[in-house]
Amino acid sequence: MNATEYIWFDGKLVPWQEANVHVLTHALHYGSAVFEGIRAYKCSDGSSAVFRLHDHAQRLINSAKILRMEIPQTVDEISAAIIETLKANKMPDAYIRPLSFVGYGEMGVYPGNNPVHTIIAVWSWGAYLGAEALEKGIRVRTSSFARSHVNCSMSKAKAAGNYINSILAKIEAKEDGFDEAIMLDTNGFVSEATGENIFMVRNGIIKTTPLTSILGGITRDSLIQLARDLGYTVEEQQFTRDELYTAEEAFFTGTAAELTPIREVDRRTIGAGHAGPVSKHLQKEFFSIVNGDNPKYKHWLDSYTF
Ligand code: PPE
Repeated sequence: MNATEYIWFDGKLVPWQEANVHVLTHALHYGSAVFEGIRAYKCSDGSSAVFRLHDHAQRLINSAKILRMEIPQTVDEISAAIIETLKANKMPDAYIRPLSFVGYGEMGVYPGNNPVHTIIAVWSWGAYLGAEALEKGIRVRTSSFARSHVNCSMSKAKAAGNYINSILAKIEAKEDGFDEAIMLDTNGFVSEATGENIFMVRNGIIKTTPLTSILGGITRDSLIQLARDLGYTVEEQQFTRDELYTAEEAFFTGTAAELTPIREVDRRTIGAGHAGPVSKHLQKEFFSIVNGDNPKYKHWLDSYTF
């Protein structure tokens, strides 16, 4: 990865190489950490902006609440620290990774009074699923690993420990020659991918899975609002893998993945085998929003300059 100059660590900007922790950090042993993925974009007018900054900072706080972790910072303080970190690193666009974790103290599952630390790192991260993915679409398989049951590890929390489930599915998919995995919930319905939410298009209607067993994606929420504003019907409804096999179009959404079309599921071609018209339309509109070209959605952008 491309190192930048500083990482924000509990209120101080420290050099990238010195942002270290003890090997007996609680989170390293038990996954007791919550994080965010946020993007800052360079806008067409030369300024820069963070996409839905406060919503991401709020989700970090919410994830911590679910886990009974006490983050010392408020939503506003996290948001301000993110801007400070972008500016300190002179990053006109970036992927932003805030992480709050249970630190060094007592060992054992019970986090007790161990301190909670927060870091914010920023770096350049291009197309998450490969340079051609945004244009041509990707090939995915259904995972043999189910998404965690709703009463197992709290999918609404973007918690580090939850990602073991994703890692298992991702390794399986990659080693079998696919780009990404679709995970079914414990009732057999499509839930989400290892780091993205999923949408499909059938008879011109856009469907996405309900929030039940998934992370409430901020890109998902943005796409639902955008599609409805553009006149599409969007339904939040459970669907099965065979419904997906015969969809006209399908795509993933996520901060890292943005809007990535799916061209094949379990060796069945989706639609024409490349990004369909609805996916392309929404992708174009999404990029126009994050690049600051659509005044209607300016409230989703927090601008910063150097
Ligand atoms: N589901 C999961 C499981 C998930 O991790 C993400 C984001 C989403 C849905 C989409 O959420 P949102 O980014 O708010 O639209 N995954 C992040 C981490 C990816 C990584 O490999 O790291 C991301 O996209 O930043």
